[in-house]
Amino acid sequence: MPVLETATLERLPPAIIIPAYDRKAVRPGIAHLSVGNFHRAHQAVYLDRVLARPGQAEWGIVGIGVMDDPRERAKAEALRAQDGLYTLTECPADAPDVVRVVGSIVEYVHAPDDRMAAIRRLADPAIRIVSLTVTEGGYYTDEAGRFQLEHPAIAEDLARDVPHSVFGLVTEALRLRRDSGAGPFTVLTCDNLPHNGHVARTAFLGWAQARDAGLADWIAAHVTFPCTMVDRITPAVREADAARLNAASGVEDRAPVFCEDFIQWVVEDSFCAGRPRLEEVGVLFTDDVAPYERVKLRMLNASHSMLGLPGVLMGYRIVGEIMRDADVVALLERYLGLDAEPLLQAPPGMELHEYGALLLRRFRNPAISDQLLRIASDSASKLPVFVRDTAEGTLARGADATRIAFLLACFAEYLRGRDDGGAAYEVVEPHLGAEDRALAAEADPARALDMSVFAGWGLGENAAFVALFTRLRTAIRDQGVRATLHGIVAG
Ligand code: CS2
Repeated sequence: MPVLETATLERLPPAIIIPAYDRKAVRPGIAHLSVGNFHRAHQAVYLDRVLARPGQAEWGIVGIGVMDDPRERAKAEALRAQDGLYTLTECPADAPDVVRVVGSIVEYVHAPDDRMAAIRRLADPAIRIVSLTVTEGGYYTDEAGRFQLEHPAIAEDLARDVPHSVFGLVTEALRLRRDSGAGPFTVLTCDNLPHNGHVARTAFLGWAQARDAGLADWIAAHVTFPCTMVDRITPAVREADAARLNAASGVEDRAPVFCEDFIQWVVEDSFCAGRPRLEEVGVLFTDDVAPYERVKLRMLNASHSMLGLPGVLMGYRIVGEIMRDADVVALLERYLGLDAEPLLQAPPGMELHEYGALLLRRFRNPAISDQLLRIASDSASKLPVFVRDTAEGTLARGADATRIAFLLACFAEYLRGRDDGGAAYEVVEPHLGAEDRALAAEADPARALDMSVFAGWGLGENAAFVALFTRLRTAIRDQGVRATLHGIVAG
């Protein structure tokens, strides 16, 4: 099997699509912070398409690893050894998989090796966009939307000469650019958050303000933070997946990725230092991303939580499998149609019911084995983003909150780390504090509603909701999720 690198590109099996442009001519104009699988299946693919268009060679990507952890370092080494190349396997539901080599990442920097060098890299005037995927919990804003300066991770970072956080790297790079006259870059967040550009602006300015108020003013005046809606289901790649993907492609790739064939990117057109012609390769530019974000977060991502948390407890591990469970599908259809949709307005060109039906088809796709544990992970950060608005809206309009109470009860039970059949699984909740964990573990089921995850939702003050939550959580403890769910959808 050929290993993947520039020298072997022309010798790969003929079915594999390779970059249709001269990579030697490509220069980085975008730096992406925190290069996860999603970035490599989504933004990097759009840029790969852009680079194949005339006159766009200045929009390559320099990937920047931020986390000081061995897996990140291994990824950096793998991508460097492969000249930034990797295979992406796109899996349509009813056609053969398509394997392409993505060529848009032309350089890779692992910031923990030399953070000052990473800052200088961002300060290069050729870099005109700094994009990032740091997860829902990575912006350190509280339930009221304020940046958490007092958070230990932030306070510690602010005190460092050379900061470690994305906020620090970007702020210090902007300082160099202001001083050298290189000017600002756009900060482009690609995380699943409503008003993600505003959240990013609050976080970056919050950090900069505490570091250097004059610099913060300059950033506020010159840097733009467009809002974006990003969408492509990208499972985690475990060792067995990597082996399977390489066996199928016939390429020895140390960092393969796989995903569904659906892809969408809606972006606010507010770039302070220019941008690639992404509108020519399927990106939708608009003045108002909010309606798209709302629909995607409250329908797709919330449905995912609705599958992940009950699903793991029921003993399911794969999305395609749980979609064969009639009770689960009924739950999802009702959540979408009765809970989420009535509170949403369709953005131009979109029909909510159709969007919901498409989601079910995407989830059913048997060709990608997306993991319920991936979806359930970090629910403490995700639920406030995906479900809070629907929960508040449902209570405000006095509608049936059963499905929401069931989901939140499943979250509290999921934290016990053992499914209804007794099988243990790993609870990955990097943003959940010890106090919250203790509340979820108390004998009184309703105490879980006091977790900081639900702060500001108004759940504990609503007696009817507390009673509903208590009843469902007790049922889950007594009879298990399957029987409780059956009671909900049959009732
Ligand atoms: C998922 C998302 O992490 C999650 O909970 O809902 O990663 C989802 O797969 C993507 O947002 C799809 O675009």
